[in-house]
Amino acid sequence: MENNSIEETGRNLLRVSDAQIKRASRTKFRRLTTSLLALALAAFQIVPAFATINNTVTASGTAPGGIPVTGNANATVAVIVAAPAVSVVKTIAFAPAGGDANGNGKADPGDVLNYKFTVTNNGNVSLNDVKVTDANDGVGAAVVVVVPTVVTTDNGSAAAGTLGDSVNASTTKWDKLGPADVITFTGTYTVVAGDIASAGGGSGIGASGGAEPDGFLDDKATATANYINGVTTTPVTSSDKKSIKLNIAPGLQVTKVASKTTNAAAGDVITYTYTVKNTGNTPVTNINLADTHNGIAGALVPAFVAFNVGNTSTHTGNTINSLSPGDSATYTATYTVTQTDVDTRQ
Ligand SMILES: [Ca+2]
Ligand SMILES: [Ca+2]
Ligand SMILES: [Ca+2]
Repeated sequence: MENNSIEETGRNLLRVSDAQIKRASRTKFRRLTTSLLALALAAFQIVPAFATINNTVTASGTAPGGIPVTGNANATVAVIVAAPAVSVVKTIAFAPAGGDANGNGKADPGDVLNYKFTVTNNGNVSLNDVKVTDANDGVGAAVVVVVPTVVTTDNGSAAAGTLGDSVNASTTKWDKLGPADVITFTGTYTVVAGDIASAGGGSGIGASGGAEPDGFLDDKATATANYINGVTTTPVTSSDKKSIKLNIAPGLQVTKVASKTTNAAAGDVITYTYTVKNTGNTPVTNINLADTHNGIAGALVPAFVAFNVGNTSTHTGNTINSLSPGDSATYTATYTVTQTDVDTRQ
C-alpha cells in the first residue's frame, strides 16, 4: 500500500511535471514575444515615456482581526505636445549723445549705431543655449553681441510660464529661457569711411531689398536655441534683417586761374592752373578735364601736375583713377596769345 501510494504519487508528480514543462514552455514563449513586442514598440515610440504625468494613490486600512487591506489607483495625464519656437527682432538706432554727429539721420563715418536684438521664446517649452549672431555688409569692426544679465520680461502667467524660470550664468549665450519670456541682446557698430566708399555693398545681405551696392548698411541678426527634452535636442532659429541709409554724398569742384588776366599781348604765354577737388564723402573715379578754349573744345589739354600732399588718390597720365574725399589735384595748360586774338577780340 505504501509502495503503491509512493508510486502513485511519483506518477502524479511526473504528470504534473510534464504539464508544467509544457506550460512553462508556453509561458517562456509568451514572455519572449511580449518582450520583443515591447522592444519594437519602444523603438518606434513617438511620444517619450516621460511625456505623461503619472500619479498613484494608495488607500490602506485594517480589517477586523488586524488584517491590513490596501487599494491602489493610477492616473496618467498627458502633457501638451512640445512646440519649441524662438523669434528675434532687431532694431537700429543712433547711440544717444552724439551717435549721429551731424544730425542728418543718415550714417556717416564716425556715427555710432546701437543694435538691439529682442529674443522671445514663443513656444510652449523652455529653450536652452539661446544665442544671437549678427552680420552686416559694413567694412568696420565686427559687432560684438552682448548677452544680457537679466530678463527683459519674465512672463509668469499660468498660460505662458513661470516666474524665475529664465536663468543664465554665461557671457556667450543665455542658458535657459522660459516660455513667453523675453531677453534683449545688444551690440554696437561704428560707421567707417569704407562703408561710404563701398556704398554699402559687398556681402550680399541685401536687407534693404536693392541690388548691392545699394547705399544702405544692411544687417541680418540670427537667433538660435535648443529644446532639450532629455532624449533629443531640437534646434530652433529665427532671423531679422534691418537697414540704415548711408550718407553717400559725392561732390566734385574745379577751379581755373589764368596767370595773366589783363593786357594780353601777342606772344604772351598764359598759364592756366586748374584745381580739381573731391568735395564729397565718397571717392570719385575716372576724372578727366575737358577745356574749351575760345569756343574750341579740346584746343587746350590740361596736363596733370600733382596731387596735394598727403593725398591717397591715383592717376594715370591726365586721368585721375580715383580721387579720395578731400583730395585735390592740380593741372596746367599754356596758351600763347596770337595777333589774331589782339586784332579780333577788342
Ligand atoms: Ca549722420
Ligand atoms: Ca518666465
Ligand atoms: Ca547694402
